[in-house]
Order: sequence, then structure tokens, then C-alpha cells
Amino acid sequence: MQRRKFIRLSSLGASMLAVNPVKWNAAPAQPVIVSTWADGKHVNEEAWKILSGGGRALDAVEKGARWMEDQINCCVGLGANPDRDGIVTLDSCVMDEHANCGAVAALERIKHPVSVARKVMELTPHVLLVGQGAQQFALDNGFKLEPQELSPSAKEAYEKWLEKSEYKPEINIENRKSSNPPPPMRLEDGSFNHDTMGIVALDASGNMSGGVTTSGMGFKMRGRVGDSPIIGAGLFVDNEVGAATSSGMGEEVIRICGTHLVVEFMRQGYTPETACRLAVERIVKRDPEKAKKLQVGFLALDKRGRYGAFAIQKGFEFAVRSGREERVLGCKYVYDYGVT
Ligand code: SD4
Repeated sequence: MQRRKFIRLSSLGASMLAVNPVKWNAAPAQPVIVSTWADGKHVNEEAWKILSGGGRALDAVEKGARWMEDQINCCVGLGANPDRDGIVTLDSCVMDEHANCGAVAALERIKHPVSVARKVMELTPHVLLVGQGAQQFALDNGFKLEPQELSPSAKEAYEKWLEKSEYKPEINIENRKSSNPPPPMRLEDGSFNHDTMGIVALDASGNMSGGVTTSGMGFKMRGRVGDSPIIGAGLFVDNEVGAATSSGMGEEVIRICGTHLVVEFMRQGYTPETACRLAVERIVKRDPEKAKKLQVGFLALDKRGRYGAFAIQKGFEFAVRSGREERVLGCKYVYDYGVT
């Protein structure tokens, strides 16, 4: 579909649809978990051990994220690509069914940022700790300081990057190679098949939680923080309505408070997929030429257990696990690698 036509149609669609705020008093759904990218299936598998036993969504999300952070040759966690100065910095957040939330950003040498984020939520009056303060907090709470070194594959990728030192985030670097069989997920050219894991879940009690863990964009400026640890950008959970997470160019997600927007669209009665589409269109409409060159994908789950995703570019994937299904799905998009 031509871009102008697409935008015209979608804005017409948005204004013509009767929007009836949903009354969310449906009976608790069966547990469901959705996670970004194809590797979300491994994350879901871990998390399912908790969800299938009637456990809490927050525990399931944390368990899944920790699994991802344990993959040393991966895009998330300490084995991931460093920033321009050669240092791996990690961002993470969690949000639970009571709107409690915690996050860390620019955290160095700590293996499980998602668990530090949870401790920020549970033990402090704050939402976000960054840098040295976040690291000190982690150490004070029993986390171990890991060596300051790059994984062999990150070292190789960084050395290669230094040859040109160009900051060029690539569209869908996340899934240029399937991770089946399972990780390691480093591609032949040293890049990753994603660098963020976003997870949202609904548990058997009908409660929702979410979590995100990332090394951020590879070779980012030192000190740069993306959307992933920002509540309302990389993750938002409203236990009355639903939850959403994002992946891709974090700056664009922050500019529209992306996941908060997705949840608000669901509150208005839109399905998860439509809510994600409307948020994507917010980005695209403002600057279609810019949007052609970047990827953002939103993934949402509502209180009834319905899920959906939408992305700027072709290629965004997510994994779903419930009592009924276990699969990796693609989603609709605006551009096919920059082409309408
Ligand atoms: C960021 N949103 O740091 C992250 C990157 C990402 O898959 O999602 N990569 O901006």
C-alpha cells in the first residue's frame, strides 16, 4: 500500500471508529506470555515453568529475562555488544500488577540487571537507578561484580566496528538469522539477532507484569539510554487493561511514550494489534522519511489474554506461549525495509 494512502486510511480509521472504553471485568484468563523476537520462545519456555504452576507473572517474567541474560554469546547481558568506548552497559525494568516498577540503566558488570531492577522496585522508594549508583545498589544487595571484559564475540564485533566507527543501527539486525537451534545468537558478521528482550505476561490469577532487559543499541554513545528501562516507553503494565513492550530504535519510542500509548489505546477498546498499529503510526506520520530507515516494534497483551504486535518495518517477530499454543509469529508492518 502506498504510504500516503496508508496514512490516510489509518487516520480515517482511527477517527471513524466508535471508541468505547472497555469494561475490564472479564473472568481471569488462562496464563499467557509473549516475548519479543524469535528467541522469546526460549524465554517463554523458562517463564512457563512458573506460569503453568499458577505462579505470579512477575516471577515468570524475571525468570525468563534471567535466562536471556545468562546467554553469554548473546545480545542481552554481559556478553553483548559494548558502547563506543568498549564498555557493556545494561538497561532493564520491571512493572507489576500494582503499578510498582523498578529500573536500572547504564549498569556495568552485573549479570542480572532484571533482578536489580526488581530490587529497586521492592527495596527503594525510587523507580530508576543509573550508572555507578545502580551498581553500588546491586553490590549492596548481594549481586557479584563480574570482570570488566568483553565476551570473545563482542570483542571481535567491537574491533570490527572500530575500523569504521560508524553508528548505524540496522533495521532488524535482531532477526537476520533464526535462533533455531537455540542460542548463541551472534551472527557471522559479529552482530546480533536482537539486543532487547521485552516480556509481558498474564498469570492464572488474572494479574499482569512485564520486564525488559537489554544492552541497548550496540556501539551507542557512552551514557546513552534507550527506551528499554523507561516505564511508559519500553514497558507499561496496567493491570486493569493490559501490558505492552517495545523493541527497536529507543529514541523514537521515548518520543511518543510508546508502550503507555499502546496500553491507553487498549483502554479505549482497541485490540492489542490495533493499539500497536496506532502507536507505530504516531511515529511514522511525524516523519515518514525518517521512519523508513528505522525499526520499532510494539508487542501487547490485554487482560483477556489477547495479544498482537505491529512494526514499522517488516521482520519484527514475537513468541507466544499459553496452555493452547507455543509459537513464533511475525506481524504486520508499514514498510518492507523502507519500501511501502
Ligand atoms: C534501545 N530499544 O536501546 C533498544 C534496542 C532494541 O532490539 O530494542 N534492540 O533503544
